[in-house]
Amino acid sequence: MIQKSFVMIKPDGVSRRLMGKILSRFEQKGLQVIAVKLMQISEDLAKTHYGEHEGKPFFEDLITYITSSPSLAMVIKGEDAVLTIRKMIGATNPSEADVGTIRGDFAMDTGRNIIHASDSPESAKREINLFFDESEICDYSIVDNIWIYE
Ligand code: IDP
Ligand code: MG
Repeated sequence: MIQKSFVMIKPDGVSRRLMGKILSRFEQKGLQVIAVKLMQISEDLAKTHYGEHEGKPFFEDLITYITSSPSLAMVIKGEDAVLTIRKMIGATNPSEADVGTIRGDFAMDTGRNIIHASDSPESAKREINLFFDESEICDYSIVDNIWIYE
């Protein structure tokens, strides 16, 4: 099923100039980037986005990290995009993330794991609505789709 996922290169990924390399991986895979926004996330937005983690020991540090400097928010579309992108980013703890995944290849620490991606179609819907207005999401067809999907 064609899905949309919310993906965000976190402040460390942006500041370490990894945006291009990370975007390339999604493009090379055959996924379609349909919205991007470089933005410094407010405390309110960060707390809503990560609401499920409120009260956990790392929550305050997570909010400080995510709001510290700009992040690149994106919407990415493709067949089974949610699960495919979760596989591409790797485990939450970069030391447990497989080599070849984004966290496995570019990160060292759970508290600096450079990227976020929605964990279910429901989270994707919620997160896309939180970060993007409908008018900011582009609808376009890519000409090589016939070589990506049967
Ligand atoms: P996910 O990003 O792989 O979905 P979650 O468990 O949803 O992982 O946690 C959200 C984010 O909170 C992580 O990506 C990471 O930035 C941060 N985080 C989670 N657990 C810890 C921890 O034990 N220490 C520090 N930061 C953590
Ligand atoms: Mg999560």
